[in-house]
Amino acid sequence: MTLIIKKSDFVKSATKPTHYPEDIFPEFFFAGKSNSGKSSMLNKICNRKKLAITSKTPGRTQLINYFIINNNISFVDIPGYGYASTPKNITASWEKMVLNYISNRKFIVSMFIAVDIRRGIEKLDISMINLCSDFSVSANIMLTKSDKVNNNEKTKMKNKTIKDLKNFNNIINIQTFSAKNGDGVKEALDSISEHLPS
Ligand SMILES: Nc1nc2c(ncn2[C@@H]2O[C@H](COP(=O)(O)OP(=O)(O)OP(=O)(O)O)[C@@H](O)[C@H]2O)c(=O)[nH]1
Ligand SMILES: [Mg+2]
Repeated sequence: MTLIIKKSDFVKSATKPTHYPEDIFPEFFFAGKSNSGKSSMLNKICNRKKLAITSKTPGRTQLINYFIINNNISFVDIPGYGYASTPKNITASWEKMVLNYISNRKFIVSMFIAVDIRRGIEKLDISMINLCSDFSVSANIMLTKSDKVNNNEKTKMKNKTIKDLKNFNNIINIQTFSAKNGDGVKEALDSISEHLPS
């Protein structure tokens, strides 16, 4: 069944565990490389323009941002990884923050990992998927900005991604997505529904 999002609210931003909101709702995590389209994807799924802040400048989302959907689901937009000009010590604290976050939350049910369709899967995406695997969290690999490529390239990149991630096929689901034309929105909403308690 397709989830219908009637209400979406920004709750708060957090950097450390004492700032994390109460752990009571099933949680969906939005991860991916900087500038891969995480925040735009979250907005499109919620059918909102400016719920999560998007930007042309990579590294815009620096905090863990919480949203409550339909008063009973959490969406979490986290800072992107792999931004080339991020100093090493910030990258290390990012990894610590995310690992710490994931290991402390009880209700992360699924992860959306944004991967720019023109780039495909890279090393840091694999690290993120490994992390999902370690914590038994399923991952929706979203090949974002699909409006930027033609149908041939779309199919080609989807097949390449399936091949690149064949070792993870029990925990992942691969989808194309566009925040511009709505490609993949229904599939994303369906996937969220599947993970909710009935
Ligand atoms: N054409 C097109 N552009 C997109 C799409 N999704 C995102 N963008 C653009 O890509 C840029 C980055 O988008 P964001 O959603 O801010 O990316 P992010 O992954 O949240 O970035 P950080 O928070 O900085 O890591 C912006 O200029 C968006 O307008 C899409 O589906 N199609
Ligand atoms: Mg963002």
